[in-house]
Amino acid sequence: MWACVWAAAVVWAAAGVRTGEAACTMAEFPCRSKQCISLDRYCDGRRDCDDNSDEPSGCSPCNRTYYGRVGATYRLHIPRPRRGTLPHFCQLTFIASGDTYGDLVQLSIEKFTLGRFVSHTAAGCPDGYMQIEELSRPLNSGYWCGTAWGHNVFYSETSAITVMLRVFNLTEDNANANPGAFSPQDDVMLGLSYRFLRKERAVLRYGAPYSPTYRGEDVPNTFCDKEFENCDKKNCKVQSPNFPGMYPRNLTCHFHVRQTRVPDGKVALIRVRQRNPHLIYIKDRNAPHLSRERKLQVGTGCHVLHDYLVAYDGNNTREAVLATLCKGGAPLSGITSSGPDLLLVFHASPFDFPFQDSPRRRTFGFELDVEVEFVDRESTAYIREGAACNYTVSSRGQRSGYVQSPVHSLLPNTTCWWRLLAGSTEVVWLYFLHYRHVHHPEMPEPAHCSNTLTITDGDALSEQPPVP
Ligand SMILES: [Ca+2]
Repeated sequence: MWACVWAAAVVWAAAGVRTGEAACTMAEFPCRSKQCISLDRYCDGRRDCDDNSDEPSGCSPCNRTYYGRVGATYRLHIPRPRRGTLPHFCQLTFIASGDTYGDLVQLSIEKFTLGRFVSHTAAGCPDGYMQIEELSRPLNSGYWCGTAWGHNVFYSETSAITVMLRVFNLTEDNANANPGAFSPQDDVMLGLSYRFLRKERAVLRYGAPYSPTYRGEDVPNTFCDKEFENCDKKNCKVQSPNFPGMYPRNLTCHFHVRQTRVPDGKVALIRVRQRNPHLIYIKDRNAPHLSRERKLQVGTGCHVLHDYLVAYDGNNTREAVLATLCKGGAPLSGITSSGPDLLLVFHASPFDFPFQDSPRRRTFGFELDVEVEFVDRESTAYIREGAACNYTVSSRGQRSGYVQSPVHSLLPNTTCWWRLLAGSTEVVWLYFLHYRHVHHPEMPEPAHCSNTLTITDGDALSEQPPVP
């Protein structure tokens, strides 16, 4: 688990000063007095080296590179720039350099107040912003500004990240513009703790050693597109970027799930679901603590200018939209394609303020389980591509059989017809082997109880053909 080595961390941090003959490690700053102190103690306002060489006048924790040991927690406080020093630029690089220096970087934002946040879409951070860039990933220009609330954790996908802070204007803290802003005398712009993690301990992302998670193949030259193939044989999970931490801003990620191996006579359908309500949290424009609305929203409940996930019934965005999801904190009972392709597209707005609704929340973004269901090619369990949901069974062909409703997601206002045609001297008998009305708690009222089954004695179709 991400948090289970927490206790060990504090012990090291308390012992951050070392005196010895050996050279300092890469995680340490060498004092002129031959002591070694952890890098976060450089320019933190406290004297750690006996000769005070860790606090030279005019020093800054900015524009430095930080290394550390697995199991330790380090802290940085970046002060607010002074007037007359604008525009201000501060860059912090964190490198997990393998082995005892870890594979991944964890950043916990403890304090953040940087200008005003005015919009999710355009010019949302007029006074300045924070960006987080990762080594070997394409530049992604999402921005955070305003004031942080709650518990914000970022887990790197790669071994190195750079936090960039840019300040153009110094605004006086205004209680209305920035509710909860730290008091003006608090001159910390960014307070964070950082840790270096071993990849094998990151089980929420990569799965347990006995059941590793398959996170898809990266699509080259994209920030976060993934391809998943043949998930019937793999433990496929569709995860938001940087899961289980906060995801970057300004994203459009395509997750394409495809089944190419299909048994003879079968058709593959792709399903994504999540039974654990804690593993879906797509940030909404509304601060959830204000609205107290934490359930998963579907369709019209999502605002397309903000963060949301869309499921398409096929391999491109011209296909029918099966569902649009946002918010979270509720299980997702299942979205199923009508064929072997399902495309999920995740959007995150370019501007945001670091906000999470609950200090107890430990995961951000989403993780969806992928399942593959095989149905008989000749059955009525799916709608043929390009066809309507109409089926005809005649007693001239087969005198008995079964009909089945489609097992995939149906678009709203879909009507399926099954015409059971017997000869003029025959009657039709129906037995219900299985009847289940699936409850979709995430669907808005009244959709989750508006599905009906009507049985008509006579050929309703010949009298009143359905509208195609
Ligand atoms: Ca110091």
